[in-house]
Formats: sequence, structure tokens, C-alpha cells
Amino acid sequence: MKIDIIISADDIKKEKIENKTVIVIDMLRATSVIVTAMNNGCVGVIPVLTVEDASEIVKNSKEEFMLGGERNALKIEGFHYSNSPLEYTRKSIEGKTLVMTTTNGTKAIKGCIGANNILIGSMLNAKAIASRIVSLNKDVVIVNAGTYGEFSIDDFLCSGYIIDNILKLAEADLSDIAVTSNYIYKNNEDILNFIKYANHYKTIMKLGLSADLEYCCQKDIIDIVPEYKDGVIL
Ligand code: 3SL
Ligand code: MG
Repeated sequence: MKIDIIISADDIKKEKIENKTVIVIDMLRATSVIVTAMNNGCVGVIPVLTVEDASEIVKNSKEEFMLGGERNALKIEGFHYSNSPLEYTRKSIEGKTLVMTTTNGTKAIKGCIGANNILIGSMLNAKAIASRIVSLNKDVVIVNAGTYGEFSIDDFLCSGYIIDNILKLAEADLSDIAVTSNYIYKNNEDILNFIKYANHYKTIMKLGLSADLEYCCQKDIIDIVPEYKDGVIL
């Protein structure tokens, strides 16, 4: 099995993901939200690119949807929830379908259409992701959502942790960038100490959302692997 990394949603190339298993990571905070919501009984998450796309879905359906996401890290006007994973409790999301739009995370997920499997990864479910990867036994591309098309320390470190878990279960042929992310994780296993240098970490911190940061940096507290298929994450 080969493992490679793409560093941002803007760097996804069709030929790089075709016939591969893809893991999409936006640990701060979109994929942490998705993993948390699904673990708390959310029926499904529909990722969309724009606020208008989200409103259209709600308008044209009889089903009741919850709207979640962010722009500039803040709740979108008229939406039920922001992009804080702590809002997606069992009480708020169980039995509901979530329509979600975020700046980088949902863009990365939709950009991976064409891959064989599109798994939703985070620190929270890294071990579960690794087991699934090993059972699928296909070449893997870890897609980092990044931040506004740029490399982001947080997603890269999370990739290194997922790779670490895969290597505990199976042999893999790592690209140079995959080796580097694993090396950086290995030297920063206490990930908060390194993620604090990420620009997006500082943005979230400035908004007073340190509880979100602490939550998203926890390792393996969730045992599920959400997967995006035919427009919905189940
Ligand atoms: O860009 C995204 O998709 C978001 O996860 C960013 S934020 O952490 O909610 O600001
Ligand atoms: Mg992010």
C-alpha cells in the first residue's frame, strides 16, 4: 500500500485521487464536527460548497434539516449550528440530517469525488481510520483541507498520526511528504504543543474557542469512520 498526502483543498488533482482510498482531514474543525455529529446519532451529513446551496436543499425538500458550518470561523446567519464540534451533542443532532458548509473542509470533501472511498478523518477517530485503511488495502491519499488553499500544520500533524497508526498495523510505502508528516508527528506526540504554531489555531484561539481546540486535539475518543458517498456522509 502506498500513502501520499495532498496539502490543501486547492491542490487536489483528479489523477492523484482516482482509484485511491482518500482520507479527508480538516481537524480544525470541519471533519472533527462530522465525526462528532455522526458519533452522536446524526443520520447523515450533506456537505455543500456555498450557503446558497445549503439554503436550496432546505427549501426544496420536505425533510427537516439542520444547517451547520461557518464563514470566517463564525456561525452563518440563519443556521442552527456553527462549526464548533461541542455544539453537536446527542441532544442536538441525534436523528437529524445535517447540511454543512465550511470554508475549507466541505470543499476538500467535494473535491475528492472520483476517489474509490472517501473517509472522514480527524485526531478523534484516527485509530478507527487506520483499521479501515488496512482492511481496504488500497493505495491511500490523505487530503489535508488546509486553510484558504495553504498548507496547515494541524492537518499535516493529524496525517502523521494516522500514518503512525497505519504503520502499527501494516507495511506501507510512504511518499516523501508522508514520511515528513509522520516524522513531525513522532517528534511532537503531544500535538497541542506544536499545533499552537498553526495560524488557524491562533484564529480559533482569538475567538475564545480554546475548548474547541482542546476537544479536536484528543486522540481516538471516537471509533467510527464516516464515509462520503453519493452526496452524503454516512
Ligand atoms: O475551513 C473549514 O472548513 C473550517 O473547519 C474552518 S473553522 O475551523 O470552522 O474556522
Ligand atoms: Mg482547518
